[in-house]
Amino acid sequence: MKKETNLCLAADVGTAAELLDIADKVGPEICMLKTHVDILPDFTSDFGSKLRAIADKHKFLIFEDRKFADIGNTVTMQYEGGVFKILEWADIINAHIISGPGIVDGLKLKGMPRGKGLLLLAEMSSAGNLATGDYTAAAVKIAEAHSDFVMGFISVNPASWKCGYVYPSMIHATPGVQMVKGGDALGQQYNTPHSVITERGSDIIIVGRGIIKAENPAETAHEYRLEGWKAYLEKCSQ
Ligand code: 5IU
Repeated sequence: MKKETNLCLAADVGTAAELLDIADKVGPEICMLKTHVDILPDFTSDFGSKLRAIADKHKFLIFEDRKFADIGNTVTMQYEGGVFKILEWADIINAHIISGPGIVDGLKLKGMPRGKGLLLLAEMSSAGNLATGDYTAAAVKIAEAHSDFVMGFISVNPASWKCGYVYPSMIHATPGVQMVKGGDALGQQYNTPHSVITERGSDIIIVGRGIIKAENPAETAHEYRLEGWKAYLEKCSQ
């Protein structure tokens, strides 16, 4: 095994310059780096190639957390076009299923020929969100029908799903992770790496402020990496 990590960094920093800097520093610890490209005031058209070079150097995937939500035809244009040209540089994107399976068809049309992957939002980490029960089950159904392009889910507690957890070929990536259970002032809810991986049955921990607000993000990322990987090995041996 080349890189023993199931840590994804949610790089919600203030500028593209900071993002590229933290990507290079934390890169050795992560399997994936999650971006919100529309929060970067200094975004320029070479952002994608610069981030790609860092991703290739440290061997991690780039996940743009765009949360596409429109009809199939519109998302093809949002994925490929505009200022950000996400299709050019992101390995992985995600989508809501609120608009129905046509959104997956649209994204697949552009992404599949280029070897990209899609995560469906089956659950969310924020308090009071509506992605529960039948909605989660519908996400699983759509994923099954498009398993050539859908690589997995954003999930919070896949171990509790009646059906979803029995599809081991799908990756579960979970946001809302910090070393201590808790939340923020705006509805975010945190669980620990150990709980997310072993009890809740996820594969990848997505950590933002737990790392980027730390005094030494690289060191802190290393700690999350160890916690996440230890829990992953524990889950695999269960
Ligand atoms: N994120 C969530 N919850 C979700 C989804 C995405 O927190 O259900 I879908 C994103 C938002 C942010 C990151 O970019 O994951 C979590 O950041 P913090 O670890 O700083 O809360």
